[in-house]
Amino acid sequence: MSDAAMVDLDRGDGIAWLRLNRPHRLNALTTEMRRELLGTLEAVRADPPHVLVVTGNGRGFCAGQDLGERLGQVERGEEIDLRASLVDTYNPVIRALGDLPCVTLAAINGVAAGAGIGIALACDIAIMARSATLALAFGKIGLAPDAGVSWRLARQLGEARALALMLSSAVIGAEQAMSWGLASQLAEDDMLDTEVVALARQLATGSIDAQLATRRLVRNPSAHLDDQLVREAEEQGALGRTGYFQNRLRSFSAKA
Ligand code: T3D
Repeated sequence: MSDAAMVDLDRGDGIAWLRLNRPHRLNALTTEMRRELLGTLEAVRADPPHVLVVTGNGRGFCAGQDLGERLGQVERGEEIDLRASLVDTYNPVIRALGDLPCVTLAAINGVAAGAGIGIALACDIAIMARSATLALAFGKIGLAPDAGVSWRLARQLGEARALALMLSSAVIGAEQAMSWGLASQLAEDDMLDTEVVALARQLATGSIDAQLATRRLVRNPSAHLDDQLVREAEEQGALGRTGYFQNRLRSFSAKA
């Protein structure tokens, strides 16, 4: 398989699909694939669609780090430097996803394990297929959560529940993920793409400026309400000057 085939990007009508493409390994990430993913995210940043859908080809979303790559290193007697792996590629992927100038939508088509969960949760919105799962696989191989998973789960689920799940390497089903707010929509397996397209089209009619301002306010909230009120006022001040807002006011009054 050529390097270029490990991450696909299809564009059209303001919506781009980024597909992780190592289906025979449930889209587990090798170092080369993470570099390719970073390059693809840079290309998206340079020429952003309105909505980026992130999904996996085949029956998995992303099984996290490719364990075969690490085993190969162990068997060759090479030094394993997981810190460097995270600093050099995983962390930049998570940061890049969270900072793209487009709305990001994870279409979790199958299992997301380890850092695959980090990729899914780095997106603005997650839609899960009914049979998809989030496998907190880190502990099973003697690792702690990375790719932002410890931070996101503790923030979303509370420290006690998140810790219990991570310590027991739990597998979270789609319905449970929905009820805990890790995913915002559940789709029957054969309806996932249809529902993703419907949501992406709806999002693409919105104001990208307002959507990105909303992400900034929600993803990086101020510690104190007073500071957040100031930031909301600043964001709203800028949005009030956009053509999108002013055109919407005109259409609203034309209908009245
Ligand atoms: O290393 C660093 O840089 C540090 C960063 C670490 C971040 C991490 O992500 S750590 C966590 C790594 N991921 C895992 O530990 C998950 C390992 N995989 C699994 O536990 C299971 O495969 C799944 C729960 C994901 C799915 O189970 P199942 O039964 O649906 O599928 P399967 O039969 O286990 O897997 C299908 C194939 O994919 C299989 O290959 P085969 O037998 O058909 O040739 C399996 O070996 C392969 N596969 C699945 N996950 C990985 C993988 N190959 C390499 N790496 C994987 N992570």
